[in-house]
Amino acid sequence: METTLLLVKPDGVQRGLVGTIISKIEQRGLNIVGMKMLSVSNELAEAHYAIHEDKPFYNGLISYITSSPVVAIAWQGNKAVSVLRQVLGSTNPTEANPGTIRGDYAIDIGRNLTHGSDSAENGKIEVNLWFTPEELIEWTRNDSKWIFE
Ligand code: IDP
Ligand code: MG
Repeated sequence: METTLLLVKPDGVQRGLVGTIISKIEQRGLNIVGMKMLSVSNELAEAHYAIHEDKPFYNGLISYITSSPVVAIAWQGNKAVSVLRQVLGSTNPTEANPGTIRGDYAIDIGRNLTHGSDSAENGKIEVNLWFTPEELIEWTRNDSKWIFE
């Protein structure tokens, strides 16, 4: 069982896509174990994107993620990390497959609507960065035996 972090970035919230994005992942079969809306501080943005500090798009990325509220969701399930990233589609929306969130609703790489953790290890680290232990709830979905064999 993996845990992974989804962010609906400011463009996703401003464009009214929060429900659509959550629906696709929820219907795929992952469990929500934490969910909140927040204005991202510079400190949190810099911690989250520390790995991209040296990239040319770093400053733009920090101002993008702090520009307007985001929705953060912690998801759990078998293969949650790769399943979530598959639903989101490729980082560059012009390369994302139709049927994915980025492939259906985005065009620019700098306005790609969502973030999804890229490994099981980073999933844990990022969920713990964005959520306190009290904000996370372990539970079993009633339909889980119809999703996981
Ligand atoms: P990911 O979000 O699919 O994991 P990363 O390579 O980790 O992609 O990049 C983090 C975020 O940085 C992307 O989601 C996107 O918002 C932004 N980004 C990545 N490459 C570029 C770029 O070339 N120009 C502008 N923004 C970029
Ligand atoms: Mg990434």
